[in-house]
Amino acid sequence: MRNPTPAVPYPFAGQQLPCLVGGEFILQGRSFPNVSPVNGRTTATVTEADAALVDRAVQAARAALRGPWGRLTVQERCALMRKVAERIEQRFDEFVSAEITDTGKTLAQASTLDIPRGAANFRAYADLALARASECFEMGTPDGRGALNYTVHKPVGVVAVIAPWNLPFLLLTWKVAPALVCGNTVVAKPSEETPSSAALLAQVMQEVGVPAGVFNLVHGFGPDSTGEALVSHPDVTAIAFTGESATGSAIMRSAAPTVKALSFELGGKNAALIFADADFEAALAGTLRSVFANCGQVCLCTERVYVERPMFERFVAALAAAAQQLKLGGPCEGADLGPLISRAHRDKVLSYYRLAREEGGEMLAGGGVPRFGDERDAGAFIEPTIVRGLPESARCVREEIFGPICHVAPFDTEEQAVRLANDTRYGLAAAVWTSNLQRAHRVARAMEVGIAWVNDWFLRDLRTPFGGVKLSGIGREGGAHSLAFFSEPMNICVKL
Ligand code: NAD
Ligand code: 6OD
Repeated sequence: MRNPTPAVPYPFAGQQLPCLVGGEFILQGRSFPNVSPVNGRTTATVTEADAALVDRAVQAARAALRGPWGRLTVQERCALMRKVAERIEQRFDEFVSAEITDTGKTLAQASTLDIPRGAANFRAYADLALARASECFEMGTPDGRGALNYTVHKPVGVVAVIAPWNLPFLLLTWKVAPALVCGNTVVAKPSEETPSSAALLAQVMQEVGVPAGVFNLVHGFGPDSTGEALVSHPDVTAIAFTGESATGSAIMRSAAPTVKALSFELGGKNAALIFADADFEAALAGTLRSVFANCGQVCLCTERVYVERPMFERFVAALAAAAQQLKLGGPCEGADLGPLISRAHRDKVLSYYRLAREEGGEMLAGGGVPRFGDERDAGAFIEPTIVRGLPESARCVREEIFGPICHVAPFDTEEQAVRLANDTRYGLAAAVWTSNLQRAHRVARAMEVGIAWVNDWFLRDLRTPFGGVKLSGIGREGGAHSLAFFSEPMNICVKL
């Protein structure tokens, strides 16, 4: 991990961000503003790809499958992806600057998580693709000579990668890297809120010599715009999507007529279970992080905190006090939390703050909008908030809010804790805090989620399966799971 470095100026200041189609940067048609959530100012404009430009991107991606890219060995593709990682690191400060300008997130987080993970994603999948083995089954035949069956892995074709705004570069590269090492071509659409790090990635792809059409970038919105045109395009073979569960449903409908392969990483309403035997300080620091990281805008963030009754009052008082100490501010101000992504998202989160009060909740910290007395008042800042006293049926306990808020409630038995944690339509992540090893495993295993952490949160090994159950997703990515999704296995049977 690199230490935070001072930001260089935003690389696209005052410019229009282009799309990248077939190796050509394209500025055409409609554009939309890129707005800073720190102060509401427009930082750049962005080319919106219409259906015709999306079609050109998909056709360029199809053609590239048959071009030089399709003839590269896996070693050659992986070498190129390592160059992408190196170039991201060479342009590290520009990537950090792009990411913090679009999101307002802290310089510290962008420098230690978002951008390093982008580079790491390319290296990790290059390693994994090179190490991938093929199955081989030796079989007997009536003539006694036998046969060998072995698997070859082919690309699936043109992959649409659709990413959200919360960890823009981390999540886009998390799908682009495995798609490319497996030999596919990609049409990527970042969120309309966060186009800049993807625009830099397009430059990097060109700089390191990725052949034209292999990586295409289209900017724009979702419904009735770029996203919908992409996911309904008949020549797109597979869709790797991260975003809201409701958007996943809409994409499924668009993809259904041409029966595309889907990998979905969707929303969460994640629980933390804190047992009375947990290391108090570790559980407190870990829960503070799991609730408020990235201003609560991580799909893995905890929105429901359940604490065993003997520790409940002490833990909740300490959590509320710590939340009140969190410093809000712009990316380079040494703050703990930046703003939410936009005013529109803040309106949504604030509507849940109001609802929490209406539903009978007591605000232990936050609950409103901070006042700075400067241009940040035109941004999308919101107070970190802790609520107690809501019934489990409350909408604030059941619906994903995706902001810096959690509800805290006590539990009395392990069985009750497990039941409460699993009583949700989502199933992404859980955190279990206890010093009892047997209980740690038993409770973690009982969680109906794709990922459970014991005594930590968001500790990532990129070889492990990542994804969710129920409304939180379809399939798994990570390690061999990503390679499987982005490859078409084919059996060759050789009669000996
Ligand atoms: P979103 O679903 O609104 O948008 C995600 C992307 O989908 C954007 O690029 C958007 O333009 C595009 N899109 C929207 N409608 C579309 C349509 N009909 N067709 C094609 N594309 C469309 O999500 P968001 O608000 O950007 O991100 C926040 C959500 O993402 C939260 O629900 C969060 O939990 C979830 N998320 C999940 C994970 C995970 O790994 N499970 C990771 C990050 C975020
Ligand atoms: O760490 C990852 O690989 C990953 N996909 C994280 C997702 C975070 C959600 O906001």
